[in-house]
Amino acid sequence: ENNFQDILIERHGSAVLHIALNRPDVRNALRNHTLLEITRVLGDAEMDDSIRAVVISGNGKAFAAGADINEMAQLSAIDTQLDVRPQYWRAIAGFSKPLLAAVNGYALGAGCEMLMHADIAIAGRGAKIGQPEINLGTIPGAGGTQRLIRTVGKPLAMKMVLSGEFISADEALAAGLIAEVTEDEATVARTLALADTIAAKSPLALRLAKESMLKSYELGLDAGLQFERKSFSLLAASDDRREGIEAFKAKRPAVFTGR
Ligand code: CO8
Repeated sequence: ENNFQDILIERHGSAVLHIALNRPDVRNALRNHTLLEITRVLGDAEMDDSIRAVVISGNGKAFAAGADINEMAQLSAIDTQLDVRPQYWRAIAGFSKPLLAAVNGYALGAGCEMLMHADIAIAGRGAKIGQPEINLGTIPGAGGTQRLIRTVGKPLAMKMVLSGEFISADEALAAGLIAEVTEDEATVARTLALADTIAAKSPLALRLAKESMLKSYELGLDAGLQFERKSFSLLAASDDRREGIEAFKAKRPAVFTGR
């Protein structure tokens, strides 16, 4: 399974795929090839009905310390504009199944942006999260000026992007950037356990729930509510909804098929 240079992939149980960034020497800096590998794995996971949730993690010292500065520094303005990189980010953002991030250590620059591409991030107490691109004389390039402000609001987003200062896991939790703080040793296990919980739900309901929630970034309230209503109505036709209701009445766990 592991024909990758920059990542390790592992099945956790039957339904969760774990992607571990694996360039510890450069604090998991996300070069283009790393994003290509992640995109390939997510593309395969998209088609594989047995995979119901994906967890992405780094290692002890870093989730990811940003884009690969050495790689980026080579690119001219035109190279940068023509770069394939935004397509990788778009593919990651378009992944239809639940994507969870287990964040220990540094989540900086593109690492913070990767965290924000996850649907749910859980961070260890010692995590340091930031957008330090300003220190390099540049700005975030993978949604950091857009997603961060939508997620944490203007005051903190401006502080982080304009000063480059890092925030702690507790601050990130208070700001709504992450969903939980754990002990550092427990981050990956807790995130995998939450992924297990999610993976047992109806895949179709998960997909429509994620899609509807992400639409809230794009649509006004009325259009968003209409989108939600159509998804909600569609689910009334699903085997999984019938199964969920039957299982509830029979006081047994539901077994969802994704139909
Ligand atoms: N890219 C490439 N290499 C990196 C990166 C990175 N983002 N981060 C760390 N490394 C390398 C270091 O150069 C060092 O290499 P070497 O061992 O050869 O000296 C190795 O990883 C270990 O790093 P440190 O010794 O610094 O390890 P520490 O644990 O003491 O510190 C830090 C870790 C705080 C993460 C520190 O390495 C750091 O500040 N890294 C850079 C963080 C950063 O600025 N990230 C934003 C990147 S920019 C981005 O994401 C998008 C815009 C890119 C535009 C670039 C234009 C030039």
